[in-house]
Amino acid sequence: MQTELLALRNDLEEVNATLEHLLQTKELEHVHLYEAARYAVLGPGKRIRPLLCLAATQLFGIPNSHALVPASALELIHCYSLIHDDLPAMDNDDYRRGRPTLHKVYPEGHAILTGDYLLTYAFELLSNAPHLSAEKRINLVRILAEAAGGEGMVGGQVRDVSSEGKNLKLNDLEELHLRKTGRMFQAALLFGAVISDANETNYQLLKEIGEKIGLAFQIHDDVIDVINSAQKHGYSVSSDQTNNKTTYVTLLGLDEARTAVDTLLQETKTLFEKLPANQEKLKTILHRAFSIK
Ligand code: GRG
Repeated sequence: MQTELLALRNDLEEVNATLEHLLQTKELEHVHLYEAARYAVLGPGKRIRPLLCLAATQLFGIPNSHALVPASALELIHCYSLIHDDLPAMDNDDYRRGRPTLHKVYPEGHAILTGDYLLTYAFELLSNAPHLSAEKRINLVRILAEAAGGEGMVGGQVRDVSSEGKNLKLNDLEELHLRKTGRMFQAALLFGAVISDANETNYQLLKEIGEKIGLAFQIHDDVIDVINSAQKHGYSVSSDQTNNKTTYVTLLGLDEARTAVDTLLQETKTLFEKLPANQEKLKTILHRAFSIK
């Protein structure tokens, strides 16, 4: 575990260095676009999606240099989604990653455009990703577009926004979160499969694992939301409850929601055993992503 932790730290440093390199400020009249992008992306994010992409690529013995740009593209999409999710028209959040949200630092219109820039730039990067054939690049573009678009994250967000005040059933909630959160996790692992030329069996395996991790991550987030608010206020009313949202905790209760996370993680670990190589790195990422914050 100790060795894996060190190796993970090395991956994290490489991801952060790549993001830093890709987001250099351009001394143009609209320099504040690049400054805002740096503020939003280079803050203290956990980089779970890029780390999953690198770990999946490493399963097949492919060096990080082949995966760092695609992994960064995943992070740019994730950061754009956080910027837009925090806006007054959506969650209206004042803080993100322990600092004021982008629209609190820059005018709201500028924050929207910074999200648009990151979204567009992610695809530009994939179209030129180093060490990869044209076929692999186009596959990455397709996977990311599907994961982030109408059938993926944006579609999930639309379902989320339109579900406020409604009582969702467990199935609907699961469908919503598989799109909003799950597809991007799945894309991270599928990136690893494409970059590494994985066979169909391993591709499908990583797809299934990604979906389970994404869903577990969302349920865990609902659980943490309730636990943190209980610690802060002395009683367990989360912001989701205040916003009248159906969550896994409102549907299942806290204990059963936690059990659902554990079950999904256990299923994920069972699937890991079928992967072609040492999966310790993936386990370490999960361990860190799911430790109670
Ligand atoms: C606005 C198009 C659009 C989509 C928004 C924000 C979003 C879609 C999806 C994320 C959904 C979400 C808030 C899930 C809860 C899980 C969560 C806490 C996400 C934040 O991701 P982390 O924990 O954040 O990976 P860091 O800051 O570490 O990158």
